Amino acid sequence: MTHKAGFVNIIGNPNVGKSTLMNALVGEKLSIITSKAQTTRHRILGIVNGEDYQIVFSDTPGIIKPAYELQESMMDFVKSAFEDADVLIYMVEVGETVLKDEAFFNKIIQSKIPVILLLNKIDKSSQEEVEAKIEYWKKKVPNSFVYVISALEKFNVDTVFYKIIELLPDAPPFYPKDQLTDKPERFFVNEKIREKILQHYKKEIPYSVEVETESFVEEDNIIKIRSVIMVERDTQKGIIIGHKGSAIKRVGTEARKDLQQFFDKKVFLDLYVKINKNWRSNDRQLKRFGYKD
Ligand code: GDP
Ligand code: K
Ligand code: MG
Repeated sequence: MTHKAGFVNIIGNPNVGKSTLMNALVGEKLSIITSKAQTTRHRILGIVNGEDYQIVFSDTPGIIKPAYELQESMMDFVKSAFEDADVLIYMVEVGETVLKDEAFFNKIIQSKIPVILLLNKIDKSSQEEVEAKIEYWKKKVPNSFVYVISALEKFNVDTVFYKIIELLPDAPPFYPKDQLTDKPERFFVNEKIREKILQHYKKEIPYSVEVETESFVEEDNIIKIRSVIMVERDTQKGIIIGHKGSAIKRVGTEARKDLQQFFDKKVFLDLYVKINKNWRSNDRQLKRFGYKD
């Protein structure tokens, strides 16, 4: 029996539904999803294992013009996803046009490896609009296999899955066959807390936040977690905490509920806030948080 395996890397503009698709393909909530751009900051692997195949999906940050060091690191994750892909998934949504970043777009249309172009969010559009857009994309990216999907409603996701298997090269598995991701448990704790912050705070606050889990202790019936929410400035600390601690309490309650589902175990979550001045532009801090080698 031959075995197929490869890296299938999902790239595209912010907010088109990349993380929603990766979770749908993997069948686990590995990536956090919000309506805000730059929700995904890392390259996150989601591994799907079959008897005779292994697909290593990569979810990546949306392509932007970097304005500070953290965003430069985010675009480095996207670049790395171009370099090691066996299959590229270029995701667009109905209504958008080609990538503003010409260098990335040229990499896609000149790609020697197979490109699957997914036109997502078709649940929001009329049939006429979708048909016109299929034509548009077939012309813009002639080297691609084009599919229309709804990642949210899981429409056509299985069709895409089978196409991916067809395109995978013959290769032995890259990871142990029971492995689901490359990230440790603490990473998913940090991300879940950040998801709640993205959902509940406005403007620059979510972008100034980094979360670090200082302690993760799994006992028989409970996981005890202590995490710190880091902000860049003193005023942001007060906003995160909120009146009499009400705002941070909501973050903690919602994150804990989701984490209990994720780990399938009771969770105790202790949250506190610290100032880490200008961490987004500090090389040493970016390394500490896993944005740089
Ligand atoms: P990413 O930034 O590309 O990773 O996009 P996300 O997966 O975080 O999704 C961004 C927003 O689009 C979220 O509010 C999702 O719920 C929404 N979304 C994703 N896929 C679909 C879809 O197929 N249909 C609709 N209507 N919304 C979607
Ligand atoms: K998003
Ligand atoms: Mg994302």
